[in-house]
Amino acid sequence: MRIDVITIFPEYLTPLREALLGKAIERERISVGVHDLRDWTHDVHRSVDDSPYGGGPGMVMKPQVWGEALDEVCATSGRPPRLVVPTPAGKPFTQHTAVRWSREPWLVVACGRYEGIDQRVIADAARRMPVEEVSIGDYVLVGGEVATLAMIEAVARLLPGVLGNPASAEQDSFSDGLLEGPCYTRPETWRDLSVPEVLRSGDHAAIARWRRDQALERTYERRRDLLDAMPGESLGSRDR
Ligand code: 6GU
Repeated sequence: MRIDVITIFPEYLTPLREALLGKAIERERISVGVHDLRDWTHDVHRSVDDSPYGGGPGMVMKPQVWGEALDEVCATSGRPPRLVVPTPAGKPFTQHTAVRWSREPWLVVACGRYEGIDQRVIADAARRMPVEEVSIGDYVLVGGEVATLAMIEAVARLLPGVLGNPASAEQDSFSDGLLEGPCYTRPETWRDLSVPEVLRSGDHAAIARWRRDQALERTYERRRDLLDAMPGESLGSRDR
C-alpha cells in the first residue's frame, strides 16, 4: 500500500517511521510519502490561508495551493488514489472504514488546519477520484495531522505482514462488534489480586463462554450504543 500525506507540518508525521509502522515501511508492506503543502505556494510569504467568505473567526485554506498539490501528488496514468480529508465535520472513521481502506492500493491524505479547506478543493478532487471526509471522534483537534496518524495506524496494522500475529487483528475489539474483555498474565496472584479461576481451568469452551460474557458486560457498561446497533441474533439470543 502507498500512502501520501500533504500537510503544513510534515514533522508531525515523523512518528510514522517509528515502531510498528516503521517496521512495515522497512519491510516494504507500506510506503509513505509526506509532502509540505507550502512547496506548492508561489508568494514570498508561502501563505496557505485567507479569511473566510461570509465573515467569522479563523482562516480558511486557499484552493489554489491545494489544487496544485493534489494535481501533482495524485498524478497517475492508472487508477487514481482514494483521497482522505480529516475533519471534525466528517463521517465517523470506524474499524469498518479501516478494513475497507486496508484493501486500497493508494491513499492520499489532505491534512487541513485552521477552520478547514475551501470546499471547492474537495468538490474538484471528487470529479477525478473517490473522496472521503472523515472524523475520528466527537471532539475538535487543531488540525488533521494527529487524526491522520491514528487512521494510518488503524489501517496499517490490518495489512498482511505488519502485525506480528495475524490472529490478533481478528480478535480485536469491534471485529465482532463488542469491546474486548479483560486479559491477564502471570503471576497467578499479584498484590492479593487473583486471575479468574476459569482462565486457569483448561476448559476451552468455558473460557470462550466467559470471555464472551465479559465482552458483553463491558460493552453494556461502557458502550450501550454498540449493543443497540447490533442485530439481535448476533448476540446469541437464540440460546437464551
Ligand atoms: Cl479528522 N480533524 C480535526 N481537526 N479534528 C477532529 C478530527 C479530525 N476528528 C475529530 N476531531
